[in-house]
Amino acid sequence: MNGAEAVLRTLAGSGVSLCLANPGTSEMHMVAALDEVPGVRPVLCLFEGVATGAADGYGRMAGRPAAVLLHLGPGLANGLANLHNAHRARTPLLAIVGDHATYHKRFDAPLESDIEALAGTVSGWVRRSTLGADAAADAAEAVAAALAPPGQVATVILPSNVSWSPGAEPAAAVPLRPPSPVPGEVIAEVAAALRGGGPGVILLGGAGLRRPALEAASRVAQATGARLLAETFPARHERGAGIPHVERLAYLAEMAAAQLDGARHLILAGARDPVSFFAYPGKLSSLTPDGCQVHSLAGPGDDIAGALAALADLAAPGASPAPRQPERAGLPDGDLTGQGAAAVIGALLPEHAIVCDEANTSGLALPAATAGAPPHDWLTLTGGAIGQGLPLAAGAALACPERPVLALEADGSAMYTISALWTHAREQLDITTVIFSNRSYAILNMELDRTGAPAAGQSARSLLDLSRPGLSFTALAEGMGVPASRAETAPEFAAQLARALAEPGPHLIEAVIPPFS
Ligand SMILES: Cc1ncc(C[n+]2csc(CCOP(=O)(O)OP(=O)(O)O)c2C)c(N)n1
Ligand SMILES: [Mg+2]
Repeated sequence: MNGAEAVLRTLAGSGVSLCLANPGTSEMHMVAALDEVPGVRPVLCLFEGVATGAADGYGRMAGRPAAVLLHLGPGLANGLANLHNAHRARTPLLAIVGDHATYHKRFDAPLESDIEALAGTVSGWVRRSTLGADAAADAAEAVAAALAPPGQVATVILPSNVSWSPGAEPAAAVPLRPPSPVPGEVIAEVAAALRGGGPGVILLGGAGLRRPALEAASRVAQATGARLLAETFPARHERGAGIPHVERLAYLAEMAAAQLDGARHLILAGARDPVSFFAYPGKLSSLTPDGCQVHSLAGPGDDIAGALAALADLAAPGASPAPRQPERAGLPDGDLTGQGAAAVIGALLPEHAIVCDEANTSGLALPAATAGAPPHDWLTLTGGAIGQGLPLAAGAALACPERPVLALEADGSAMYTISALWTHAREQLDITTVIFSNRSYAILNMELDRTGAPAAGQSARSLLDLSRPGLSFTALAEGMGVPASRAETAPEFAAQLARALAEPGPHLIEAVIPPFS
């Protein structure tokens, strides 16, 4: 058995069953080994940023890593922005980067590059395999590293001669480390602060936004009067009817400051202390209110749900969680706007949907419009690197083929990784993509004013305008095998969304709306 097959058999034995790939010559033995190891499903992506974003979506929903197979430094670099988002999401993800044969590197062939430097910016763990006989053990350790709580990007660099060396054997799966328990003193200290110390806010993040943690946090809120907030860009937020509702901390610093205003105690449960997304002249970077004491109940790698349950038992022994009541908006009429589209989505969102939200400014009304819809998962742009939504949806659908996936996608962001639609079609993934076609980098028009940049003229505005020429997303989708339609009124959008959700397989709806509507 060669190194590549031993690596692949090791991955299959360690619970890795998906390989998202955009391979090259140095990965050919890994590609060939996929025929020998039927337990690992190969999925082709036409751009590395699609493969890495899909691996992120898969890891968030499956709770175990997909492998993503990349071609040397340039292939890794093409995938880096969505690896950054995965890194910020703390997604378990295994990047396998093929490299030149060990003896070939000193010849400085054209694709020679500093893979370690690129990998280091997004990976919590990096290893270069140097011997065919060790590659399988490296792979087993990489899977365990990817799954080290709460999850991270682990990168294995695999030289081609390590892959093709004979005499390798699969390695056994490496035992996993559970999340760290939170000491009783920490829980007692937080309980005391919440009981007697003035208004409290519990800021939830990571696994703190999954149902068991939300129910425990809700009990604490009921008993102590503490307010619950979610981090601004959660990796995976379970919400909807029957689940305690938690509003997200706003993106705009002044709105976030208003949400946190008056808090004397800020309890962090899987979230970091809040900071402004960007700096603005004359504005503060930290959003923690003056005089507010910050308590770290549970870090991302801790047993967040366990800590919240222990806190609830101590501070809220008799309290029950407050589930969100079911509520559906009626279907709106008239020309389509962002608000109207949100109302339609709230009215039609299917039970157990997975929503991949990169709607940006067109999605401002979505959280309120969907809060009382049947239970669903909401996945967001964790690292602010746009071009994530369509790949993320592919990965979520590959992880959960029985669940409907809704990709809510702004037009500018969609174009970065539009070729994800081809993977949606090829794998016949049950994804409904809504493109919010506002023909603009709308948020940057707002930021141009907010940053205090000098009054913008034609040149500046032209860099934020997508109307010349207008993009036809129906043509783009159909060109890649995804059936598509275009909606300009709310009833058209409702009819098209209902049909797309009812039919299996991928669909795309181009929702034409004015910016900030
Ligand atoms: C990788 C990356 N490149 C550039 C940016 C800067 N950026 C932030 S928002 C944005 C435009 C967003 O436009 P669109 O997706 O159409 O959303 P809209 O603002 O219109 O709602 C850009 C270019 C970014 N965040 N990430
Ligand atoms: Mg736009």
